[in-house]
Amino acid sequence: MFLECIECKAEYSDTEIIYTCQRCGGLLDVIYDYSKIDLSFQKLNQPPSVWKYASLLPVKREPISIKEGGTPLYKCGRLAKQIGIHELYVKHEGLNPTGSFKDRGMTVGVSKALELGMKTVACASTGNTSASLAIYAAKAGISAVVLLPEGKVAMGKVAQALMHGAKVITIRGNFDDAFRLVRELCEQRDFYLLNSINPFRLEGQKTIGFEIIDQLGWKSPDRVVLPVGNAGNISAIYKGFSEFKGFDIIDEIPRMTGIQSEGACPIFNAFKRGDTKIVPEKNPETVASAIRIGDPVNAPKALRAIYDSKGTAEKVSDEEIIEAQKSLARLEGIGVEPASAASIAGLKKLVEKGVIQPDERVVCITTGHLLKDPEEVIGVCGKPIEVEADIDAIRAVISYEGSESLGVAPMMLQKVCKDR
Ligand code: AN7
Repeated sequence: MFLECIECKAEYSDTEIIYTCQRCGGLLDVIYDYSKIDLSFQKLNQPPSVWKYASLLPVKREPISIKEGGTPLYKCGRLAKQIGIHELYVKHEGLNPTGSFKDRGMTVGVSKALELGMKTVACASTGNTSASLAIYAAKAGISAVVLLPEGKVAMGKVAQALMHGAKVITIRGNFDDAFRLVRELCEQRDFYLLNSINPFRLEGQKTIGFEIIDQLGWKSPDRVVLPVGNAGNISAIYKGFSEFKGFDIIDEIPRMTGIQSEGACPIFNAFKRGDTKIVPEKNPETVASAIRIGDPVNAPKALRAIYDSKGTAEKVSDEEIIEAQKSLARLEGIGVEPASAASIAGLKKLVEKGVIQPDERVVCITTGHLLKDPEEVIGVCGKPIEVEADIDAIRAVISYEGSESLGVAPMMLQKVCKDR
């Protein structure tokens, strides 16, 4: 195993503390000797999990694990019908230990940090990365330092980072500022950087791709749709599919379809131009705070993933995100944070535009749990209705037409009331 620059192909040892190519500044990728990989996981009658596929992961020691991965792949008939496609699955990454897909990367990244002898790990984060880094550092018995953009991180995520004992620092700036600063900090101090620029961390995240194939009976879907922020996840999952194709486990790589928010969509814009480079956005803004990122570091990998898989990119508005979040919650019982709902909103838009065909077998990835961002929920659903402890007061409220807060769509509620 070694590290290779995706641009100039320079090679580095996997024991070096290095995040980008020293020669050209390009992103690094982990390269294995594929002739020596043990593929017996295909025959193991074992549920999916990150470490089920350990032969394709870069860790040589006993991993620091809190049982990550193995998230459900739900078949979503009601949502499929609403959107107008035949076969839709949702891979709910919100059911990882900290409630996001980041745990897959961090179990690998923090294990690697220990293997490299590092005593402090660090990241910048829109929230989920910091929560995840905090729990794995705690389990490993090392220190974690996290930089967060002021005021824009969902409360559940900050709570996690604090409770698990990370040093949590809020900066007066956005994620892109925090990321620049944490890179500088890791250069100056002996801190191990675990943002998705770290190629080992992304190896953990490619197991989302492995699990989808495993859960579909070693077959690939036609398309995978997911939200894109710093663009690590789409790159990692594409790599997972490419490796399985290389082993002839699957015939085709699914079309990688990246969804961004209108207020933070440099990858979408680059794709629209047919470009391989992004133009960074200075003031990203969106209700989906997890993907409020203007200068995604993994853009070169992500754009390759989209072009090479004949995928696409789309942007969605905050309103479309919130509508999709509600549909998923109310039609399928799947509770996700706004960024995750972007995948569903994007799918809906692309079906309406005729880019995605109704007969495609589609997997949407929902990246984070609903409870991450309770303030957003109150903002879009309103507070619960408060009444006296009195049966007539309760009955009056139940027959009130606009009762969104009861968790029932108003039209349905009206009908229920009329039927009585
Ligand atoms: C729920 O935590 O960047 O495109 O610092 O939390 O791989 O960046 C979070 C990203 C999607 C985007 N959905 O993934 C962070 C951070 C959720 C997320 C993304 C994030 P990438």
